Amino acid sequence: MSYFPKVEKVNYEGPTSKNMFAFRHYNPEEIIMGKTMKEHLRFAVAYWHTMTQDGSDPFGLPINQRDWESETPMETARKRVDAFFEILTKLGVEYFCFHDVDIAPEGDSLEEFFKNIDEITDLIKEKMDQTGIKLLWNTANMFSHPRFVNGAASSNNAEVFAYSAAQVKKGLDVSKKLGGENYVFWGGREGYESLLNTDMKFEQDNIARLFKMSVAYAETIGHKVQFLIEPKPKEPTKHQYDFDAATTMAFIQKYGLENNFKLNLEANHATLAGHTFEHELTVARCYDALGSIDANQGDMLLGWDTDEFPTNIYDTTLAMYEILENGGIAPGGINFDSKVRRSSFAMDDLLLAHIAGMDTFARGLKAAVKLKEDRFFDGLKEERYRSYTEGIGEKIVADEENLESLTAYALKHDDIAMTSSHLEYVKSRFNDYLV
Ligand code: XUL
Ligand code: CO
Repeated sequence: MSYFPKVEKVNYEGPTSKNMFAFRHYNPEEIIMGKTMKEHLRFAVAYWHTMTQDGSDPFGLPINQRDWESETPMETARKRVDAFFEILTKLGVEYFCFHDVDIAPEGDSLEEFFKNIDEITDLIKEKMDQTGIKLLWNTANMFSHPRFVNGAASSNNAEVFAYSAAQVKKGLDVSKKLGGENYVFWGGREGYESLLNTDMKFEQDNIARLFKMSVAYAETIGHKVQFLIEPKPKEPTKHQYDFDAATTMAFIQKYGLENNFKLNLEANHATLAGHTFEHELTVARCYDALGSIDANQGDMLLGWDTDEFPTNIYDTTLAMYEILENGGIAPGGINFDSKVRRSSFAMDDLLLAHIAGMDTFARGLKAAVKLKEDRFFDGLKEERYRSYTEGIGEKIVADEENLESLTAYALKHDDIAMTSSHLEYVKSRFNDYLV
């Protein structure tokens, strides 16, 4: 049985194609800078937005038409596996990501939950073996159930810490079973509502404890996996501990986790933190910690996490430029942590939305490659920092100067020549690469 009978396979048909179910820019096998586009982009589909969203919002009932909804939660879960792999295969996407609760119902006990996970991951493994599709990352949902009202590892209730540890252990067992390349911690409700009753240091120490236990367990089972932390400034808590890339790096370094942890950066989380996405990617690169990305976009007129499919070429170009500068994103990837709008409730919209996102990233990649080949940013920066390649600047960066020697120098050279950045001209030239 097919869930998307109208579409055999989404193929590249070029920019003039009028076929809704075709790529106009993403040409998976096209070689760019020595790699195929699909190797550059390493796209992944997110189980949660694609398979489990019902389209409801605080004002509206479920709306999404999903042909896999069945009599029992387990029957729905089984059908979702078929439909999910049909989507991945038809799109030609080679990776996927999921939370434990996305794939299997929790049932009435933790034991039942684990049993359900075992059954569904057997089905997923079969599909992976048949198709060659791989697991980019999985994670544990430790924020939806009422027990996590005050967080998971940061909860005031030690029973909740223990429960969370069990979920992470299972997540790592599943990661090993399915050959997961990364394992993600997004800090769900690891944050606070009020400092009046919160011991921030104690809660952060406990989060680090869970992370260290996880590294130790992955070693115990001989599973080499890249751990990733996904920063977000707010939602669901007022203040999330992993606020942004810089805050999360301070945490990683404070607790000595840098050998095992990198960052999974999400575009909409960046803008919620008051940053651009490229700011977050650049911060991660400064720490050699750019692990993977969650592709989506927010709405600048709304102050919350709308998780829209990325359609802004300006942003994907700058993101892809950072990824090229990083020497690629592997073993991470570009995971569409994106959901269709409420008005896009049809089954086919799941394909159309991913096609839009993939084409937008493909255009970003092509523009970024041209920027790199032209040395657009390199040239600008070389010119801008030229004073450090000669004279006193060269000595400063060679660490040959001190406050006394520089004071002596400044007293003799206090008539400083100023140069304009011509920033509007720079932005206008940058626009030439987008079209
Ligand atoms: C929430 C979010 C999560 C993580 C995985 O904003 O981005 O879906 O990506 O838990
Ligand atoms: Co995310």
